[in-house]
Amino acid sequence: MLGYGFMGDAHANALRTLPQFFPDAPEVSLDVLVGRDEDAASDAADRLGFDRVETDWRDAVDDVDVFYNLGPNDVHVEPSIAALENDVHVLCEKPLAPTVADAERMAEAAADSDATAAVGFNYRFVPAVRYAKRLVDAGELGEIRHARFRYLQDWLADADAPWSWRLDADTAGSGVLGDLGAHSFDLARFLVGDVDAVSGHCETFVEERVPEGETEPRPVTVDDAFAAHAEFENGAMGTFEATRYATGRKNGHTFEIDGSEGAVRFDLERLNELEVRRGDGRGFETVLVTDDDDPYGEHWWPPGHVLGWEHTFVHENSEFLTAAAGDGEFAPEFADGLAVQRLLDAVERSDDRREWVTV
Ligand code: SOE
Repeated sequence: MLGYGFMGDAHANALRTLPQFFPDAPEVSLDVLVGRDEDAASDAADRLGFDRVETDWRDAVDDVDVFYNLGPNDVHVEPSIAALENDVHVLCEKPLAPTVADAERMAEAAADSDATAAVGFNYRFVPAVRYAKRLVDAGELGEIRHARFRYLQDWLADADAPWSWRLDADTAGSGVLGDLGAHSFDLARFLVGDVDAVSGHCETFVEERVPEGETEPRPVTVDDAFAAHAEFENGAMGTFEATRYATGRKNGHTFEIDGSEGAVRFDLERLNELEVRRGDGRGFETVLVTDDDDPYGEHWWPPGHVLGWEHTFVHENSEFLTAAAGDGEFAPEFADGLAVQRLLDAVERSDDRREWVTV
């Protein structure tokens, strides 16, 4: 496992939780943690219960059955490809890569490998999102006409907030587009379908920031915020917006989908609920998606004993490890990560040209 920051914690927590609540999922042992800084990696390994530490991914990647690539975006590419070439199963964080060309290489390596290649769009594994998917697939919303996605955070609203790798184009590829917009685009593809064309607008509000513990500013070379219109293949209209400057929003990932027969509305900060407008109803009803026959419901507590953000990783890991053990397919896979990367790129191209572009 390659672990960095709180994504490493989220997956390690999920792997510890799995045997109790998903006893049919294959178990994994935490053999090796990779980190460039040996002391930091050793501390993390002790805290999370890994057997050993390596500072170079080459010393670990063909030594394991399953490889979690949770590092910054620029280290998604080569280690994931090397693992897949050795038929090691990979779960790679989103966005899949810094560029479309890199994502294409990764998707090719996945297609050529016998291993499972998963991309970490964990919001597909929220029970209420799965419930929305069931309604869409069953035709309960009718023909989809509108899809509105927003992902709003506030951690850069303060112009003195420190510089980090997420603000550097060489490391991250893009800014809020790849970090938050990628989640929205993935859910849009999951729930509504593929996008044909976009018109995008990107903005960077603060041009330089000082890294923690340093005195010299570094340039911010990525987008701070974006907005886009989208045309779905099925004729639906989409709007997307994401920012790290939404004062008052912490992790406000919302969507609303309107069809000819009904609508759904979701807010990640109330993730146990889905608002549904059905048939000839006059407005939205709030459905608490925690019943035994709701997605993943039978694995957890009795109805109404709600789940949290961390449970998305438990569901994701259960399905990933089951597929890796040869039982079924996993989605979202690298091909989905590439499709999202093309959308991110299309928004940037559209912003550069100030016109609609095909994806
Ligand atoms: C950024 O703040 C972040 O941690 C993203 O990197 C995650 O993908 C998202 O789930 C929550 O916000």
